[in-house]
This record gives sequence, C-alpha cells and structure tokens, in this order.
Amino acid sequence: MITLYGAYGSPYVRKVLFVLAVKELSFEHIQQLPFTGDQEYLKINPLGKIPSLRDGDLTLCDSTVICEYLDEAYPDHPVYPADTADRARARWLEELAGSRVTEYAAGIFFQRFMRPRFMKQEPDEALIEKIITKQLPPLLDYIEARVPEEGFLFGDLTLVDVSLLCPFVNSAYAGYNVDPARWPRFVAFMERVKSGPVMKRILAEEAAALGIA
Ligand SMILES: N[C@@H](CCC(=O)N[C@@H](CS)C(=O)NCC(=O)O)C(=O)O
Repeated sequence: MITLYGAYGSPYVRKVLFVLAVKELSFEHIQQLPFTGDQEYLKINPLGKIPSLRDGDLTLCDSTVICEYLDEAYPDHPVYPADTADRARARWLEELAGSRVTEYAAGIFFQRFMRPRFMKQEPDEALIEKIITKQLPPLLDYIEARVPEEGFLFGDLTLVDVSLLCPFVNSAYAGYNVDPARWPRFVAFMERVKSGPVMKRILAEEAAALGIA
C-alpha cells in the first residue's frame, strides 16, 4: 500500500501526484501540511517538508527521490526519458525547477496566498516586484531557450515537463502569469502540459480543494 503525505497546493506534491496518476497506482493521500511542527510527521520526515511517501516498509522524502523510486519500482508508463543523456538533462531541469525557480515563483504564492490566508499578514509587494522584474527573468530566458516549439521536452509528456510547470501553477494562483509576449514558447509549452488529461484532472482537484475553482 502506498501512502502520500503532502497537501494540495505544493508544487512538489503535485509532481508526485502526476507520477502516481500516470502509473495508475492506487494510494492513500494524507493531506499533511508543512510548517506545523507535527511531531508524528517529523518521525517520517525530519525536515518536516512535504511530500513524503510510504510504500510498504519503505519511507522516502523529497519529491525527486520519490519520483525516481516510483519510476524504477513501477516501470510501466515511464516518467523519465529512456536515453542516458536525456535522463541527465531532464534531472537537471527538474532540479532547476524545484530549486531557484520554485523559490521565486512559489515566493510570490507564499506572499500573496499563504501570508494573508494563514498568517493574517499583508504580502511584501516590494519583494514580489523584485522577484518578477529581477530574479525570475534570467531563469525564464534560460527555460525559454530550451523548451520545444511543439510537443514536450523528450517526446511524450514526462515528469520534467510537469516539473517546469509546477512553480508557475502556484504563481498563477497568486496572480502572476508568465508574460506570453516575452516568453512565448514557455507559455505555450505550459498550456500543452496543463491540457493533458492527467494534469487537467490533478489541477481541477487541487483548485477545488483549495477553493480556487
Ligand atoms: N526538495 C524538496 C522540497 C520540499 C519542500 O520544500 N516543500 C515545501 C512545501 S511546498 C515544504 O514542505 N516547506 C516546509 C519547510 O521548508 O519547512 C522536494 O523536492 O520535495
């Protein structure tokens, strides 16, 4: 039995939901929130971060570790490219998306969505302005130069495509959308990733759970 710990709205949890769905694996989803100091959860993940996953006796933390495990343990419907060089490129872009890009894009989400809702604090609009005008553009230029004009990065839709989208799902919840005039390929690419049946369903379920739909 697989158990996923992690709340809707996390860009990292979304990656794992995509892999579980593509592989048609049944699982129990525990809506674990981060930043709670929950002592029971700290026994599962000492960092207190989400997601974590249990598969039988195995407990894993970190979305990339979890997704790689699922891809190896359940090889039907692979979510990484088959070619070694392509896999390495995919892992790098997944790392980029999950580190600095998420820090900035989800930073907007944290300021405009999480702070008012959960901390009763005003967003730091000066910080958001810096993210939008200074910090994100060089990363968006880098991504724009790498995404394809049509289709996905490595043929069929894989996890790296979804990983690049995920931070911008969060920023969109907070009112920031990537400018299609400046980064047209990436915007069109994200629309393709979003419009596949699996992502459509995951995003609809998430938006409903967050009260955004
Ligand atoms: N590298 C981790 C990052 C996970 C992460 O930072 N998750 C956020 C939620 S979106 C979290 O749990 N933050 C709580 C914290 O940093 O204490 C992964 O890929 O799973």
